[in-house]
Amino acid sequence: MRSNSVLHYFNEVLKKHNAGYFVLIDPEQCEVDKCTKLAVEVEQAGADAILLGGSFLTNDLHPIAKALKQETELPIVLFPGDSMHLTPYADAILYISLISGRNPNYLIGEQVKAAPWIQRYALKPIPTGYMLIEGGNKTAVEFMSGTAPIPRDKPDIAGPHALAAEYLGMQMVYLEAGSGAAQPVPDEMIAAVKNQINIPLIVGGGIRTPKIAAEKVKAGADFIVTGNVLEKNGSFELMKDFANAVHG
Ligand code: 1GP
Repeated sequence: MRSNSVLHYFNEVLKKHNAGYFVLIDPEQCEVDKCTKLAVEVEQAGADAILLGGSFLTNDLHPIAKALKQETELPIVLFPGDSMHLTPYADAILYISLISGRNPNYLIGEQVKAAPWIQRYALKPIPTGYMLIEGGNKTAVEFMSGTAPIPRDKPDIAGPHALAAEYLGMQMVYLEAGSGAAQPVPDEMIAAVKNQINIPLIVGGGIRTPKIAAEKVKAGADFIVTGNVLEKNGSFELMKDFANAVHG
């Protein structure tokens, strides 16, 4: 499945369920066997796709991605922290530009370094406007990117960022409180951003219960991402509850 068909698949998920559920697997948090076991459970629990990536990576991405591809039918979508986090063993890549920041390296620098590799690996990218929102603690993405998040009580600032992403031709917007955020993106901000755009809205960071996931969907999120909660206290039942809560 390549990115065009992955985008098509995402739209089909939205038509079927109204909202979709992505599980983030951070290759830094698990070796091949553990990541693969998690991915198989994620699929059985009814999630719609696996995001693979993180802010910081020292593990070898290739064998993990390859094993995930072999063991599951779900789309494997790269969610890279920088231009080194690439592998041909994926279906698509969120080609993210950190549009809430003013660090040129994460707006365009890493994208330029990644482009020849994306071409070589025949990974057609999904252009995504990535917005970091203050989540009540300092997260890895904030530190690694050297960018300030948008204050969580400023939906009026977030909205025009998302609109700019759509005007620039991006195909998705990702509202990110940061992995392990103390607080997820506020409902008011999700609603304000959703109100501005016609492209799908991904929301993640600090979502720890199915109830909160459902609230974020109600506020306007098209896709919900969870990572930490399954890696740390995950159970198959919890995964199913998340999938059901997001799918309504
Ligand atoms: C991080 O939004 C994702 O990019 C997931 O965050 O690990 O806090 O669920 P959590």
